[in-house]
Amino acid sequence: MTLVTDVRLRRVLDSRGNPTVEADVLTEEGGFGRAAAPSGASTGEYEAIELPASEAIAKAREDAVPRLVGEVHAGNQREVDAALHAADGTDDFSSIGANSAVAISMAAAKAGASVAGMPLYQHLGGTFRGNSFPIPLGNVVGGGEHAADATDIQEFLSVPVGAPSVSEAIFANAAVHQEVHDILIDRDVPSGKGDEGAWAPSIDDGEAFEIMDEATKAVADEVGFEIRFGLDVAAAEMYEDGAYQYSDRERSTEEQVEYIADLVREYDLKYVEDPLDEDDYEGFADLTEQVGDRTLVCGDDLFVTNTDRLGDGIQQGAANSILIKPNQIGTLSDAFDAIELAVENAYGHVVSHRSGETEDTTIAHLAVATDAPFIKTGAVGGERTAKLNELIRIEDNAV
Ligand code: 2PG
Ligand code: MG
Repeated sequence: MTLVTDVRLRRVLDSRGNPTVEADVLTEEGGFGRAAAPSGASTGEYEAIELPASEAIAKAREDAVPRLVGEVHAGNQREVDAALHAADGTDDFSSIGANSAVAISMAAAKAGASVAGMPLYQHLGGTFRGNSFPIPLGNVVGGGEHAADATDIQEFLSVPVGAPSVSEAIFANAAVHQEVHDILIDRDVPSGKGDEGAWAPSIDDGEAFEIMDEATKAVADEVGFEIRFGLDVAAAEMYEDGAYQYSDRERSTEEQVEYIADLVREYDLKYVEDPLDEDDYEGFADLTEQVGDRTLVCGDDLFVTNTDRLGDGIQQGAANSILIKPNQIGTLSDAFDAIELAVENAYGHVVSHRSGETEDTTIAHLAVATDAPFIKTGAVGGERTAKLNELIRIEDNAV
């Protein structure tokens, strides 16, 4: 019933203005799904390989499309994703490109959902549970690889832990984003925005902590529920010559663990992503031992949505949660495997956007489908609000 009848691939713009891969999957019974690959800037060394969009499209047309059209059913995600792996033949999608693979994989899921006449999250096996929804982590100020001349830490994230609904959580993050801007104006600090729409002022990390503390408390008072904050340190980007290179000083691994643990305690941080280098399982384990009972220590570049790397982390007690980015691993089935392994081992999972995004809303559905405790998809900006507004529609039962 959902036999694939056509796969069309094209280059479209991502939010940075770079070309990315968009896929249309058509099936018997008039099924149709469209999805586009996102793209990272602070990419992990162990991610599946993104090829230049034109090359990924040419290779996928040659090797993957013939294995899909007339061969697999879009409603059978495992079958689609196995065909993508078979067409590629490597373990990192370096032949057809993880960008082609993930766009086709997600478009097939949407085509399957369209034939079944259900929202994507339901087709992916989920239900919206009302009182247990993914809490949005809203990037409101930052720098790192996402903006020049701003903070060393890549992302300062608003975490509306007490929000009674998805929509109130989302509006709270937008309010924190505005509050941060007001505080910056009061302090006479001009600011543009980084790749994900977060403010990217030329301030040091210490000042960003003060501003986040003030902004989240002010908005929490207004809305009447608890708002904490968290970080994506993206520490692999600052790890060089055996130490963490901050603008004002360097920190050894021990100093980095202590610094982050102190920050968690001082600011009651709810979330800390990639606090250490992507090869440092031991450092992650140390930090998790110290503060893992009070905060989420999350592996992004550390785990790259990869079950082998997550398995190593679980064994060593490194982190207590995993970031899930389908394009890091190349297919939805692989992302599901990583989520399953995480859940089985009581690791939380955080479904995430990339810094380069499109209007695609698949990750909103993935987060709901897998009952993710968190979703990280920005706070403002069209490619970010596409996902946030989709969550609002899902909550309103309007997709
Ligand atoms: C991250 C992401 C998304 P990028 O590091 O978590 O915020 O950034 O897509 O640049 O890797
Ligand atoms: Mg990250």
